[in-house]
Amino acid sequence: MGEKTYPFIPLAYQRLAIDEQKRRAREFLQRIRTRRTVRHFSPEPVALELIEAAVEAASTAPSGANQQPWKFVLVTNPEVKRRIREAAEAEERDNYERRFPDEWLDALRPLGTDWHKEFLEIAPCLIVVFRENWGVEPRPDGTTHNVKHYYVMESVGIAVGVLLAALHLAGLATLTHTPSPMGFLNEILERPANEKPYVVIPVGYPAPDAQVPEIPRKSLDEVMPRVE
Ligand code: IYR
Repeated sequence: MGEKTYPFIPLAYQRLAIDEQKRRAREFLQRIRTRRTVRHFSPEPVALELIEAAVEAASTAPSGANQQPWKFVLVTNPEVKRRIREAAEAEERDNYERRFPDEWLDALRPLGTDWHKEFLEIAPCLIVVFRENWGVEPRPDGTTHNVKHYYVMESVGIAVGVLLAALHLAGLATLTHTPSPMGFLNEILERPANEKPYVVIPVGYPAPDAQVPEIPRKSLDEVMPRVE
């Protein structure tokens, strides 16, 4: 991507009748309300087309200077999933048994999480999201140069939000998993130094006996103070 300005074209926009706007707003709310973070997956495979459509949807997200500073690495290879599980469990075991301060353990206790991460092997696919802190662009002479990226965290966060919504609407279960530290993902997935792991998203169908904690959600009044 160079520095030339893009041509400007008319916005493709269809104004909807207000009733139709309200119907769509309600419909999306009803559907997205049922999204839950799932930790118990079925090994049943997922149609690749569902993942591809959701990742393509995610990559329409707005980003700083339209730099699209993301990679969504799709892992379905059982041996690679096994290696990711082993490395994640080694880090998480250290976290839960030594590194997490009591305050953090207290915050996690209601969710019942621990260092066991079998979902990394059981889920049929993992989407490992990387953020690109800088881009590597080719020069005409065959060399490359680095291009600074802007608002990387914000951009990738928005894209992951779209991804989770898209996967949910396609009838799939997801988990936003953040093993820490995540450097092992660069090694196992052979990603270059300009890419940093952002989140691991196991995707699949929930196990038939999957359970989730009955967590509350803040009310609209709590999350939307109004200045009128
Ligand atoms: N990454 C760890 C710990 C963890 C941290 C938070 I904050 C959570 O909301 C859930 C888990 C793990 O995956 O267990």
